Amino acid sequence: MRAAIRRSLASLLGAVTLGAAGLAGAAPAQAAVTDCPSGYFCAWTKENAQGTMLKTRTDMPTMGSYGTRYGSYINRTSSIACMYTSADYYPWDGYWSENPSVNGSWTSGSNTVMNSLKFVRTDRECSRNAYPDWWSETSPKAAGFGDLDGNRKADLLVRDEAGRLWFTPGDSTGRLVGAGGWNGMNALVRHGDFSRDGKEDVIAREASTGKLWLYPGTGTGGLGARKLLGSGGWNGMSRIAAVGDLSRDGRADLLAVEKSTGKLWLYPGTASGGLGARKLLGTGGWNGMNALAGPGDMNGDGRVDLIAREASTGKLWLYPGTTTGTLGARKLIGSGGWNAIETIIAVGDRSGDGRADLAAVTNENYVIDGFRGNPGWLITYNGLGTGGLGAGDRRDGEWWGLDGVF
Ligand SMILES: [Ca+2]
Ligand SMILES: [Ca+2]
Ligand SMILES: [Ca+2]
Repeated sequence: MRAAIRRSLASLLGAVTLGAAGLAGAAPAQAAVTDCPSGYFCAWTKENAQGTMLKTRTDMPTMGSYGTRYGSYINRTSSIACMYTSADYYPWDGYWSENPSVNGSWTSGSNTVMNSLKFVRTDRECSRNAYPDWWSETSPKAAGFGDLDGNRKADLLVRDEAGRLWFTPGDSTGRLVGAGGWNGMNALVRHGDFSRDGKEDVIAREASTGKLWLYPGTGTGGLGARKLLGSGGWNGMSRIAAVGDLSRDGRADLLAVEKSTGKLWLYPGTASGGLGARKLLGTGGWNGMNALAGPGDMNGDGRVDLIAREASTGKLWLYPGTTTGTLGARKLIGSGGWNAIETIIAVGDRSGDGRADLAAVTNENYVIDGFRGNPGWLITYNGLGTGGLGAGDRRDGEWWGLDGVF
């Protein structure tokens, strides 16, 4: 779907940028362009900011008396402007988007048709919801994770490119649960209940401070006031993963790989909802793993496990939790190709058979029909209950233009 619309977009862009060569750029002494006030989108019926000037900062389902042919435009709003060939923001005849102007940059070219205009926060909202379409079946039993609203349907949190957080409950809908600022976090994980109120929580690492924050789940998909979980130094960890109760004391734990040593550490959850003294789980080499996920109990022995992707081979490994709260001998569950995955998501039981599953979003390396370059596809994998995964099921390619799914 994305490829199709991108192609039509490209042809439109071609028309505009071809004529714009040498014209667009930092505003020279073009009095007409500077007629467009800050905070507005302006378009002119002719090239080089000549002709009638349209000036708006609100959506326009039709262009009304301004007509539909434009030769130049500038976006001086703080939003992304979506310009559509058809009226009513109908995207499938073609559209293109214009980011807020940087240093007075503007675009001029041969006449192009615009029948409607809309302002959005993220590029994908020109043609679809800010959040992706997530569907899950109701599980016969509560997984204990992957279910923020406690209805036994695996749900997801999605961060968009504007730093907002969306809750997708598993019925194709989505709801805003974080109004902004989430792009200040450089790690987001969820798996289980850290605050010990029976509701699943989120842990986030703040990029600017290296602090670790606990966002207690409200039990409805939203998150409550955050609490400090780690006062600093967490940027020294290359990866963190919430895995559930690995130490087997009834409390959810956190795993982290130390950048400088490649060691894998367990940070046990405490009775007060904090993290206790860390314990060494892996003596080295864990920097060779470029993704970790806490899938729950994948091999059906009642203990939570760990999934890790090996960077050098693209293999996926399962590290089973043991009776003593450590990790046992690893087992190969993905023989290769996992480097074409951008995000491995521990979803809990998505398929509704009571077994923990896995989901993934592809990156640029993903191949479809022999052709590389297919990011943004959702692939789901049914857990077999033995530790292994069923064949990947390619769902839809609308998971692009996001900034994380967990
Ligand atoms: Ca749910
Ligand atoms: Ca297990
Ligand atoms: Ca399942």
